[in-house]
Amino acid sequence: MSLFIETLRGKRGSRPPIWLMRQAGRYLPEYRALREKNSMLQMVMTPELACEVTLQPLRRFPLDAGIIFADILTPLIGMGANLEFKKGEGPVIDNPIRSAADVAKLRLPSPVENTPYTLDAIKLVVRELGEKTPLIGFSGAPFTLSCYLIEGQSPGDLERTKAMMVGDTATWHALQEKLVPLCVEYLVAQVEAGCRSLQLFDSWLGYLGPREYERFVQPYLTQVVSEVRARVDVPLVFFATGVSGLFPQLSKLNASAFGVDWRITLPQARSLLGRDLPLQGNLDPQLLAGPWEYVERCAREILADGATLPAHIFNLGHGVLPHTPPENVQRLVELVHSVQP
Ligand code: 1CP
Repeated sequence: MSLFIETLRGKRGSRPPIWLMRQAGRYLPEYRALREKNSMLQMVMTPELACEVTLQPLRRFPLDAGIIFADILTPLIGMGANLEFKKGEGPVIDNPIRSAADVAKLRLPSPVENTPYTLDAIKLVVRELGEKTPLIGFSGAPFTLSCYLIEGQSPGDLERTKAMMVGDTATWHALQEKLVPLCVEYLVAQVEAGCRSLQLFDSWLGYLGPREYERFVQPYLTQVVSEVRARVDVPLVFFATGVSGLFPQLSKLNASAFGVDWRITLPQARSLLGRDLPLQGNLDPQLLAGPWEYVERCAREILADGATLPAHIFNLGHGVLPHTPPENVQRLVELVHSVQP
């Protein structure tokens, strides 16, 4: 078994494994070169291109896992969302979900009908990587997907999302009930295509307080995690940002590990969770883009924090930023690899 998978299963290896969220992307010149000739959606929807982009960071750096190149929003296209990635604006959906009728219209195609391109890309990547480097599959969680579907763009302060949640609660619940099977089937299909671990992204969850989380999100998130874990025997990492106030609730999820952002230390996250689980994180991506001397200092502090945990997967607290020097990523991976037990 690989170091990454063993660590996710709670077994501390000779050193922490390392991969980076958004390890494929605009900070790499070879990504930008492909992106000049193709739209983001063309890159995701062409299995050979998605495979190539997934492999780009793995060719440069000896990372301990790959993550399939796709986006949390692409499965929404087959449901009926007109998704586009606009230059400078990020994702835009020009037919957002605002009413019960909009929710009723959402389709629920199987993953093979909905995202055949991602499942084919996974098969291509797994063939290239062989046994040594495991591939991570992923999905957005129902709450974060709802934010994009309802707001129709980067969610901002979640004005319309919260308005629907508390003002048109029946529509909110109907939407969650459609998104749960979408997420479950999509994650299971990625494992069947060859992924050996999963990550569930709930990037916008930190905008909710614990009571709204319990009332409007927890039942559905619990269902996604439990159903996936019952159906496939691979580790699942739950990732969100700004959720220290929700850790006591989140710790009830049957996740294998939790991703931690940079706003708290790993030992603080452990104590808020109140459970001994592997933790993944948590270098501030903005600092990774800065002077190496400070990156090294942070990385050593995080490694020391990680050494106090039952198991630690080194990662950032959020995704790699476009202005990150690739040399910093190179040196970071080398530093983590040089850790002595
Ligand atoms: O080239 C470009 O212009 C596209 C930039 C880009 C990339 C490289 C987007 C648009 N998505 C991706 C790929 C991606 N997205 C991956 C696979 C690549 C890898 O990790 O190596 C993954 C796992 C995601 C996940 C994702 N997309 C999340 C969850 C993680 C997170 O960052 O919080 C979210 C929220 C998205 C939405 C999205 N897609 C793209 C952007 C710029 C955004 C964020 C927009 C916003 O701030 O609301």
